[in-house]
Amino acid sequence: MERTFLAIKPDGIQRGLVGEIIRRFENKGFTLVGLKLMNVSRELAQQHYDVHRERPFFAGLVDFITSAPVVAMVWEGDGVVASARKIIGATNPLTAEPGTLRGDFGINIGRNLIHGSDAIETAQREISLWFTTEELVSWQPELTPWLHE
Ligand code: D4T
Repeated sequence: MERTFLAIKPDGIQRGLVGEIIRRFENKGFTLVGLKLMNVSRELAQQHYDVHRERPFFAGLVDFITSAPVVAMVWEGDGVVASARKIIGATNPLTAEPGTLRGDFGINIGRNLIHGSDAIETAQREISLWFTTEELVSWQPELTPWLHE
C-alpha cells in the first residue's frame, strides 16, 4: 500500500492548525499509520532538505524547521503521495488555490505550514529518515468497505 510522509511545520503548530490539517486527510479517507510530535535536530533537518543544500533559502529553512516542534506523520492509501500534494497546494501559499491547506491558511513561502513528499521514492526515503519500523502501525480501518468498492 502506498505511503507518504507529511510534517506539520512549526508555523502550523504555533497557529493551532494541527487538528484542522489532520482532519483534511482523515476526511479524504486516507489512513494514519505514524504520528509523533518532536523537536527536529539540525542533522535531521539538513538530511531532509538535502536536495536544497545549495539553495539560498537552505539555512533559513533549517533554522525554521528546528525552531519549534513539528508533527511528523505517515499516511497510507491508494495514490496518497500525489493526492496529499494536491490537498496541501502549491509551495507558495499566496498562489496556492483556495481549498488547499496552503491556499486557505498561508501568505508566505517560508511559512507554508506543511511538508509533503513529492514522489513515491521520496516518500520512502523520508519515511525511513523520520520513523523507525516499530513506530509505524499497520491497521485496517473498519471504514474500508465504505471507502473502496
Ligand atoms: P516542502 O518540501 O516543504 O513540502 O515544500 P515543497 O515541496 O512544496 O517545495 P520545495 O521542496 O521547493 O521547497 C522546500 C521548502 O523550502 C521553502 N522555500 C522554498 C523557501 O523558503 N523559499 C523558496 O524560495 C522556496 C522555493 C518552502 C518549502
